[in-house]
Amino acid sequence: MNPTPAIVPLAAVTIDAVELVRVDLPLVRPFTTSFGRQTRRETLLVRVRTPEADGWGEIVTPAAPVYSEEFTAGAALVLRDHLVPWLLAPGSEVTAEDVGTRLARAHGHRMAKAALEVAVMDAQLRTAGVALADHLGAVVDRVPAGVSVGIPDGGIPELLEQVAGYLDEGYLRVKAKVQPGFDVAPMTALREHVGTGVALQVDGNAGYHPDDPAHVRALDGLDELGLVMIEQPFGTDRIRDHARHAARWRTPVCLDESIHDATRARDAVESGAAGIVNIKLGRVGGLLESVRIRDTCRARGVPVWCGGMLETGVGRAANVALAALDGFRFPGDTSASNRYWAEDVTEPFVLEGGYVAVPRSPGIGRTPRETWVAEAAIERIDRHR
Ligand code: SMG
Ligand code: MG
Repeated sequence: MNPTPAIVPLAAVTIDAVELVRVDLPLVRPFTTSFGRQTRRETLLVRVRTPEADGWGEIVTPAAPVYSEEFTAGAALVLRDHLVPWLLAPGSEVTAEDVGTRLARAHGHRMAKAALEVAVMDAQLRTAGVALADHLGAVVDRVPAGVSVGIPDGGIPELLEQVAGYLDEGYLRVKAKVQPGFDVAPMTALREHVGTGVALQVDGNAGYHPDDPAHVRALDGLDELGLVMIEQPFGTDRIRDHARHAARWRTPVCLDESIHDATRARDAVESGAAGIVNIKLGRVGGLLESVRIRDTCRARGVPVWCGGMLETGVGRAANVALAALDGFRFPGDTSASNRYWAEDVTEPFVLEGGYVAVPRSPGIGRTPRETWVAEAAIERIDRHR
């Protein structure tokens, strides 16, 4: 295990204004999970304006509160009316660490808070001329990329075709979405189609009920398929149910939606509910909490990996830097830009031999194209208002 040096503090920045930039991008193909079908990404980027540099972050909310309580319009409102004024009010100088402290009295809204934290850290790093990956202590220059495959409109034949295409492109593992009624049969067909050599895992997105015998039978069936992990079969608060069933299954259970912070990660790991933890910096309130979750899991011998929320290049840049840290053990949902978008808002991330390069330019290492920003709707919250 590589010892990770403590994160060196960066100089504070003076925020003049915070801007919310609207993203509305069609996905190259629909993405269906147990909570619904998405055909586009409707979200917001946050730009923190400082005299030296602008910092960028992405709010990873979906348009509707279906993955967690958070959704894009709610995030815009809480940022405009509460979080940004709190961040700007107590004094002009802020660090990424201050973001969590100043916003701590707001319950939840972690995705909104995370975007602000990343944007402030990005402004600090650009001012200092340091890359995010270097700041966090990245141990690799490229990260292995997985791909997350939604429940296809065309059923099993389309699933097999999509997965074959992604494997041809070089993706190093396949995560397939499952839901009651679309699980054992399609995953058995997929396993037969790709063979035992392909790293295959499933994600239930909290769609299964631990007390429904048919649901449990289906999950028991998935347990027979040699999967790398079963991600979040049960609801967010069902830690004990995850532990109870994980004890019976040979396939490790990975928790996603359930893990809000390092304390929840500790409880999930120590109770046996999670043998693996999916870290999404938006879900947990930022990069600093992500690193604390990594630390919590690493100290208990539990591997983590970097999840995704269909990010543009802005959010992906931060994810890829995080995925490069020690303790991140599996290919992440860190696919290339073209898996999501005909044209990304930043310089795209590309797949090279199954890997994505970790950005090494100052800050998060990606900036939205000016031509795109000029056309995107912007709301500005100034310091002196
Ligand atoms: O970013 O490639 C991606 C998507 C990864 O499957 C993915 N995310 O539960 O892990 C998950 C889902 C949530 C997506 S909802 C926007
Ligand atoms: Mg998930």
